[in-house]
Amino acid sequence: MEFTKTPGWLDWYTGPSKPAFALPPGAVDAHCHVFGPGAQFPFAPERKYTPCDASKDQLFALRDHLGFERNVIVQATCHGADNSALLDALRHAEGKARGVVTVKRSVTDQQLQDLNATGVRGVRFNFVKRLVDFTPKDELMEIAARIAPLGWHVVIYFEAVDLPELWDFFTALPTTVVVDHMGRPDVSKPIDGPEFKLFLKYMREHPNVWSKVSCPERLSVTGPPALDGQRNAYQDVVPFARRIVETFPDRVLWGTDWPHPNLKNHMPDDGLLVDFIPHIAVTPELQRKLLVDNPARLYWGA
Ligand code: 0GY
Repeated sequence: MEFTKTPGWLDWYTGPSKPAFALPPGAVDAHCHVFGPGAQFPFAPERKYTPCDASKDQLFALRDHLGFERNVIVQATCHGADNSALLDALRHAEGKARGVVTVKRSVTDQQLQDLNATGVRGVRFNFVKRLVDFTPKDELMEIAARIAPLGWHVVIYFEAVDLPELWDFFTALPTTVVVDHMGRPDVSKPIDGPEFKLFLKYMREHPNVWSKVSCPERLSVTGPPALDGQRNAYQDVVPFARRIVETFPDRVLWGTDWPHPNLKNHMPDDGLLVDFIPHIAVTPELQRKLLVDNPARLYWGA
């Protein structure tokens, strides 16, 4: 099938720089996607956007170029609940990838077992209104209860302003819960303001809640540096991510978010994104927990 990319959306960056920051041995890119290729793995009819292709081989090449050892591939909404592209990537990753899928209530126990055997360790619930149609919470809670015995977790994606409304549901989830991109704080607001305080309270009061301290390029208002050789991009995001890393060092993950869906202003250089890490995890110990120990525990049971 032929697909036409949503107009105005940027393609992923083909010539990423080599990061100056040397990733520790065993580092995991714990948030990335594969898109199609559409001709082989068609995008879902209910999708809100059509991306450009981003294949498993391109993802694995990026992994090696940046110095990561493993990936966690997360189902993107453009593939709906058809996880074929992701599962194909897991099958060809030689044990170096785990997956987080999207499933419907109709998924059978046998299918869940098969997904587990292929390397899936979680399901994703998406509440970002521009990306998905509403799914009733009782359906999601039923899915969460069914995946809990497998030792899987739930990944949630939402905007900071929606946390109060989602609070009761989120705090009732029976599994480990991993929040994408710090719950998308508005970094132009004060770090000690009510919105981010509520997110910190969510993590503090619920030891089952983890956060990906990822996607500075989506959250930043100041943006990337000018092309002047500086490698200090996205500085306005630093205090937010650093606060989470230092307060909850054993419950944080990091990922590139390659191939960066839905970006219109600028496409990040993934090498530069890796160089963001030492700004938010400032000691070797924090870096090791963020990049190695925490993902190894959550996804490889190590
Ligand atoms: C991300 C962020 C986005 C998209 C998706 O599944 C998706 O389509 O997650 C976004 O547009 O903010 O984590 O990839």
